[in-house]
This record gives sequence, structure tokens and C-alpha cells, in this order.
Amino acid sequence: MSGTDKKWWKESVVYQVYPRSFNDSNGDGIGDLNGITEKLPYLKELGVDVIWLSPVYQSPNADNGYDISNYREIMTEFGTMEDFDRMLETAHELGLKIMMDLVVNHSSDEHEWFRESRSSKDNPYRDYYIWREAKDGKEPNNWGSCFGGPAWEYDEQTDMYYLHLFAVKQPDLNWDNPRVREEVFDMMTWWCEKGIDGFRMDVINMISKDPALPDGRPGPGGYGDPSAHNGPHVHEYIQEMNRKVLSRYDLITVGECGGATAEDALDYARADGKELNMIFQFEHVRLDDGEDIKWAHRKIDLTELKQVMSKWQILLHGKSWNSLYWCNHDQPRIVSRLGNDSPEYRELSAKMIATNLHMMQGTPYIYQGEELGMTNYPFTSIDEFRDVESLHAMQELVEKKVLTEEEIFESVCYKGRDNSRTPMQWDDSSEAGFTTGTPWINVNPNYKEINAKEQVGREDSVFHYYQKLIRLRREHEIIVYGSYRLLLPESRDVYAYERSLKDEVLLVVCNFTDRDITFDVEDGSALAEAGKGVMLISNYGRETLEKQITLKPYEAFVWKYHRSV
Ligand code: ISL
Ligand code: CA
Repeated sequence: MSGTDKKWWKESVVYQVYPRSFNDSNGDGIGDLNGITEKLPYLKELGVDVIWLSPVYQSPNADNGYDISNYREIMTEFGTMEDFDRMLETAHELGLKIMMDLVVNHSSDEHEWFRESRSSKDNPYRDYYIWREAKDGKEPNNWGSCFGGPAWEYDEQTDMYYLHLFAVKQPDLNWDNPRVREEVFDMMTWWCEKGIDGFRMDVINMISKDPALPDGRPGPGGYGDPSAHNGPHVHEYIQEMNRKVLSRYDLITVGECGGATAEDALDYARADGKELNMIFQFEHVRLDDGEDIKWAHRKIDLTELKQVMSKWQILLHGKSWNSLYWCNHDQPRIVSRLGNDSPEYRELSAKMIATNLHMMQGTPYIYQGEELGMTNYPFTSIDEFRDVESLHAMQELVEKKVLTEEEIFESVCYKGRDNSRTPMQWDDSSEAGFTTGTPWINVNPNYKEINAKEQVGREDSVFHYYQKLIRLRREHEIIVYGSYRLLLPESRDVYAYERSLKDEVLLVVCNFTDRDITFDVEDGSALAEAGKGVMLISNYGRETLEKQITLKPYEAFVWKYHRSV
């Protein structure tokens, strides 16, 4: 296999479902599998190919399913294995694939392996997790957990500490133990045999820890950065997984790799197919972080965004494969972050941002509600938050005086993960049609204006625009396989780029401001050629191009033409 081979997963569009917040079929306020099955025709109508399901396994929900207590059972609140099988079968009948979330850097502390492991030092499962003696009466090193506090938890029973890079209830599995790897590979095979179509791999670049467990550079909270990214055996373990499981099935695989550089991607998403198809990188969603800290934030600078996106587009072309995403269950809503969620510009800017991403090279991921231009939630009090990360941050950073209460609250409102976890807005009936009961987290009050029913029924809605972007990708090979060139790198207002394949060119132009902006078509392409092209999509109904045009606020269009030689 080489980096330019055609593959179905390169030509697909993925839709992420966060089951807890998608659709509740039995009125308990929690989304569930039967709720998803009921809405599969909606996803079919949107036109996506693959559904990535956030975890649906048995879990005490310390981190909404990212803490798994049994990898072969369905979470009680979500339904039964029969419900899962029915969902999978219905999806396949509709031609939709199902990608499972694989969370194996850690399990829940309620997993049987961990219960055994913590029970005694000589238990056969002891080495399934990472246990260490105290050092000078304290934690074995200074590592901090990604959710705040130390990454070590003292366990009285055996007078030792266990490692948890995330919540206390998410102990890290010990991947250096070959039995752990076999357990994980067996479990993956079991799901593949059921007929699932792929895996999204949670924090997969953190599974191999530096065995010396060295102290890390302390951040603002006082804890050290864990030496866990790109650890010494990470590629060896992923290649073993590939040999023993992935290569035996025709799957789509994406590894979540926070902190990965584009160079790292060439190793994880190798053209020779020995590891994963693609990774989720984080550079573009970290551009509004404060220095060293997620919870101080700044405005995204468009020129920096262009630099980051372009670097990934160019470096991976022909050598690896990109994933394309703005949103997921860990990120705030993109229209509130990068666009403009005022009534006047919400739809226009949502369409512009979508155009910008969907015309790039890579496999696009749409997060539930993004296709409606769903917005951040208007939080007014701490009681409205559910997320372990946000709640912990609000407590710890104030205690440590890193930020004031007002600062952290403002920041969590802007960037907190609950923004994207509010229920899917289906219609304008009570609780947005998500549940007949009381939802586990508040519905965004703007559901009367923003909901699927209204948008499916309206030709110029954000929903129909996404539907068209997805269709264009299917119809125009250049969108999937063409090369990329950035235009006007210095502009702080316009993001314009070209894609090329043989003699075909796409000109993609996006105005990221709420102002009229003059754009010289010749900046991108020769006018004579522009004159001969066709407009593939435009959020203002623009049909033709002249030498100089005035871009309207948040205007986006895609012009396709043949380059004369
Ligand atoms: O959202 C984040 C905190 O700022 C990220 O750092 C996130 O924790 C990181 O991307 C890992 O995310 C994944 O693993 C976590 C889980 O909470 C996230 O929902 C998941 O996507 C632990 O399993
Ligand atoms: Ca339910």
C-alpha cells in the first residue's frame, strides 16, 4: 500500500454520536441505543457513511463511559446487547458503518481486573495496572492528571499508589504486560467478529509510559507533565495490535493523539498500513488556549489557523492521511468558537466554517448537532455543569489561585466540554424532542429556533448545506485526492486555498469576518480560467466570479475550473 492508494475510508464522512445526549427512547432522560436506531434514517438522509459511537460499554460513568467496567457488556442506561445488535443490523441495512470507541489506556476502577489488581500485591492481575511505592512518603513522581490533581492515587489496602492519567476512577492499564495486550486484542477481535466496522482509539498515544517515570516540568497547577505521549513502545504495541487484529478486518481506524505533530502522524498513520489509518491531532483546537493552560483563552488568530491547517494538509499529502474535525464531545461548539452565533450570522458562519473544512483533504468528522449549527450553552451557574473536567478545574484552579472564580467560570463557559454535550435538538417540542422525561443535562434554550425538524424542512438550512458538502465529496474526486495550496497566507480576514488534481482546480474562499471584504480572484487563479468554471457551493447564492469581488460577511464559496495548459 502507498500513501496515494484509493480507500473507502478516505472517501467517507463520519458522524459522531454521543449516545447519552442523542435520543432518549424510554423517557429516563438519558439517550440510548434504541434512540439511535430510531434516528438512523436521519443520518442516512444527511448522507454520512460511518457513525462513530462514543463509548456504550458498561460503565459507572465517572467520565460518561470513558471509564469502562466491562468491555463486552452494554451500559445499562443505554440498553442491552440485543439493542446493540439491532442497531448494528439496521445501520448495515441502510449502508451505514459503525465505528466503536476503544478506551484502553485505562479502565474503570470498577472493572474486575482492577478489583482483583488492588486486592493484593501477589494477585495475578496486580500487574495489569501501574502500581508504585511511595517516594519520601509522597506520590512516586510529580505527574498531574489531565483532569487536575496528582496522577497517583494512594490505595490503603496494599499501601501503594496506582497511576491514573485521567480521573481517580480511571486507572491506567499496564501495556508493558503482554497479558494486558492479549486481553485487549481478544476483546477487539470479539467486537470485529460481531461485525463492527472500525475503532476510534482514545488517547492511544499515551499507552506506553517511560519506565523510569521521571518527574515532568511543572505547569501552573504545580504538577508535572506526564512522560506518556509517544512513549518508548507505543509504535511496537500499535503494530502488534495491527498484526493481531486490525489487519484481519476491513476497518476504519483513527487514533486520538493529543500533542502529536504532523511528523508524528507519519508514524501513527503510516502509508504502509502497519498502524492506523489516521489520527486526531489537536494543534488547531489548541490555538485559543492560554500559555500552558487550557483554561485561560485567547482569540484564534486566522493566520495561525491557516498555518496549522496548511502544514497538516501539505505534509501528509501522498504520505499519510488526515482527519478533519472542528467539533467533538470534548470541544465547544465551533460556531460559537470560530464563527458568530448571533441570530444574524449563525447560519452563514456555520456554513462558512463547514466549507472551509470539508473542502480539505482528509476524512471529515461531523459531531452531532454541528450539522444544525448548534451553539454553546448559556451557562449562568456551576450547577448546570456535569463534566468531571470542568467541575474539577473550577475547584482546583481557584483553590490554587491560578485563576479567579470569575476567570475560570468565564473560561469554562467558553470552552467547557458540556457545551457540546447538551441534548441533540430534534424539534421544538418540550426538551427539544430529546426526551419525554427530565434530561440528564439541560437542553439549550435556543432549541425552538435551532432544531433538526425545522432545518430538514427548509432548503437553505445549515443541515441542507452539510448534506450538499457531503454529496460534493462523493461527486468530485478532487475533494478527496487533490493536492492543497494556501493562498493569501498573510490575510487575517480571508482563508482561501486551492485544490488541484490533474488539470482540475478548486478555489475555496472563506470570509471569516462580519465585514465586506474585497477579494481579487486573480490572487488565486487566472481570471480567464475563473470565467470558465462552475460554482459548486456558495452560502450566499453567488453564481459567477468577476476579477474583483466583494465578499459578504462570512461568505464562502467553492469554484471549480479546468486549468488551461
Ligand atoms: O478535553 C480534554 C481536556 O482538555 C482533552 O485533553 C481530553 O481529555 C483528551 O483529549 C482525551 O480525551 C479522551 O479521553 C478522556 C475522555 O475524558 C475524553 O472524553 C476522551 O475524548 C479520558 O478517557
Ligand atoms: Ca433512555
